Amino acid sequence: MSPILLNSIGKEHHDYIKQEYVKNPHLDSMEEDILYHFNLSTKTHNLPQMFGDVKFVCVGGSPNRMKSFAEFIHEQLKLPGNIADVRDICEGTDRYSMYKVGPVMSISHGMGVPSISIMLHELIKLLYHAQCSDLIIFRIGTSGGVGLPAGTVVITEKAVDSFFRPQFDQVVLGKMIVRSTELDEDVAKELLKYSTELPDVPTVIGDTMCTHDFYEGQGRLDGALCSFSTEEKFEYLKKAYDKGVRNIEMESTVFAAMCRVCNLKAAVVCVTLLNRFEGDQISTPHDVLLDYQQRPQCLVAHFIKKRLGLML
Ligand code: R2B
Ligand code: URA
Repeated sequence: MSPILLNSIGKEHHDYIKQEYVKNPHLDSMEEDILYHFNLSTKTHNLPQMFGDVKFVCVGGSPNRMKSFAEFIHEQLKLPGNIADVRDICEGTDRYSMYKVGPVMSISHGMGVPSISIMLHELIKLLYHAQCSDLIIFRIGTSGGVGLPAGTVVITEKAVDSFFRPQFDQVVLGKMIVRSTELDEDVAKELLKYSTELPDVPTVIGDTMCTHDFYEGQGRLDGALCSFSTEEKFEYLKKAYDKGVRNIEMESTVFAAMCRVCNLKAAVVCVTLLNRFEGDQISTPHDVLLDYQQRPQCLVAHFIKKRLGLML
């Protein structure tokens, strides 16, 4: 029998140590854990009661998109109650937005590695304090396509850095720590299989390059500054394509690395907004972009419904 432990709010619990989502021995000695950017704390909120039944976590850049995703899931899972009651759990802070609908959480992470990494530290601690188990976490987002038509959904096989390496480098105490960015292979394959059931969601699997900048860092010629020629841009994109890169975004490596260290099954599903071999500016009409952005949501919602046995 598993040991009986007391959790942070003093409730009896049998397998608090089973799901080791956190990798930090210092947390054990803290009386309270304040999740500052969520405006939540282990002393002021009953996290197991609020989040203990969560099975799927979806993160994405924009607060509005993550709100619509929560509303979409509410409708798709035919959950009881009114969609208007889907409230931002983090409304006490404007850093991130967080929604919970049934077993699904939807959280925004902002743009870029530092923003998503702060959010993930607090999210992973939240899931640990809430004693969640058997979770799958998805990043649903947008990206620039490499040799793919706009509107294609890319399921990430490997998240790679700007040198096409499957790793995330983090400076800690002045030293570089290198972490692997491998994602869950089975979840990726399952997503690809379900995508074939969605004719309006053209989907491929491929590597995703994560950069620390949208302009020069992604080889764009249209930033406020540019240090390379058009030929050099295409040479780099061609090299990326030949290495297996099919899209470019700004969070996948740290997302993959942190989830992997913390034993969370993770997948990245991003739609391409343009084909970078055809241009740099995102000139697609707004309504078409909105349609594209719903595609990763449709695929992940379909996956969740399948997993919950709501579809044959
Ligand atoms: C995709 O889109 C954003 C930049 O426009 C960034 O957060 C990303 O990864
Ligand atoms: N997001 C990115 O990071 N790059 C693109 O080209 C489009 C969206």
